[in-house]
Amino acid sequence: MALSYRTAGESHGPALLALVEGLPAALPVDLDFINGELRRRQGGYGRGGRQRIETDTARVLSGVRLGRTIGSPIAIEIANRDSRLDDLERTPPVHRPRPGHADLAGSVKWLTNDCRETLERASARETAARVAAGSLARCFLRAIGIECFAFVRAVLDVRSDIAVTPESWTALRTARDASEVYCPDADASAAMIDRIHRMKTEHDTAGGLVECHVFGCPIGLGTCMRWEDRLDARIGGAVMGIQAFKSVEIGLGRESAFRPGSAVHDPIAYDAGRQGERHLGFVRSSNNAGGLEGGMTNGMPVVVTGAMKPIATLGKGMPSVDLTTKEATGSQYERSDVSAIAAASVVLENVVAFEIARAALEKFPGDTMIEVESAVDAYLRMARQLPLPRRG
Ligand code: EPS
Repeated sequence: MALSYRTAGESHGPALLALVEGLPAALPVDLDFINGELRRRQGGYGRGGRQRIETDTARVLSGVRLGRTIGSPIAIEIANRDSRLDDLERTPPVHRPRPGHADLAGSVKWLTNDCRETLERASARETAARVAAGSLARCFLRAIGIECFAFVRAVLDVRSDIAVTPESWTALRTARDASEVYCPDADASAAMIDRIHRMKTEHDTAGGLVECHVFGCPIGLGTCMRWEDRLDARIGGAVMGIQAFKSVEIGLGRESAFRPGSAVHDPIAYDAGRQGERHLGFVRSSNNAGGLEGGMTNGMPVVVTGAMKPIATLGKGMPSVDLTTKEATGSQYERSDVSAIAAASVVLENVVAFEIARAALEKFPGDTMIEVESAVDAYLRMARQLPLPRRG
């Protein structure tokens, strides 16, 4: 069965839900890791009051027995403490749509003047469920030697030029986790915090760039056979599905359009000394492709960058129209974040991970982890022996 997930839940409903299907049986589920990711998603400099109310925790309702998967659908519940969807006094109607939010389009689409009916589901609070599903998928990825690392690359005009490599990323993860804005570059981190603070004093908001690196993918995850199954297409769709993301790039991304081929494509070499159990010996002196060629992993780290726009709820408001009177007015302000860019890096890390896990299970299917692990071993063994006598 293909790996998939769905989410349900409103920002101020009783709970958020994730339903994950297709994970093999006998996978150890690291609940502490999942809850750690949920905690990280709640944090970061620039978050608003909601995160002081919530303590996002995953409650596994099905599919896991004695800490291991049993092959059935896995339902995860994250309770909302600030649950007040039907409480009319504390949730008055919203009829002054915020530019940049789903308010206007959703209210017209669902034929109502109350933007709340749309904003409750459009809210980025739903990303808690996506992080739960993604971090569950990461328990699977870890079991087959694949790790993900994401961080904040830029906030407004502050950009870190730190390089991430398979050798440096674990140290960078420690530095990232010590940064209030989830940027492993200490100088850039301080400047980012400064910019977000300035936005706060100006009752404005800030977005930025978040970047994810995936290490340990064998060559050949994904496919070029169907356009919708290309791994870059799937990653692109998953990342653009994160609330407030306006662009996604793989590797060099958009910059590839402005350089000649010789300054874009990553030269291929073979180094027998690098050959090991997982490494096939093919080496690349650069990774502008971001680890994906022809919709398939090429053995280099997968590198994905997403651009998040600033939060649409501005303290100082934006020009808008009252949906009831049609008169000009300022957009509605509700408690919100000045910047959720740090949280966005956690969401990116986990949604990218889910797509990698989906592709890995397509290449290495199995009802149980033992079958999946032997499929990985068998494939790598054959790939090391290329050319195979019976294949040519
Ligand atoms: C979020 C919870 C929300 C917002 C934010 C994300 O909580 P509330 O609306 O109750 O303050 O902080 O959502 C938005 C920025 C948005 O535009 O909807 C969360 O848990 O991530």
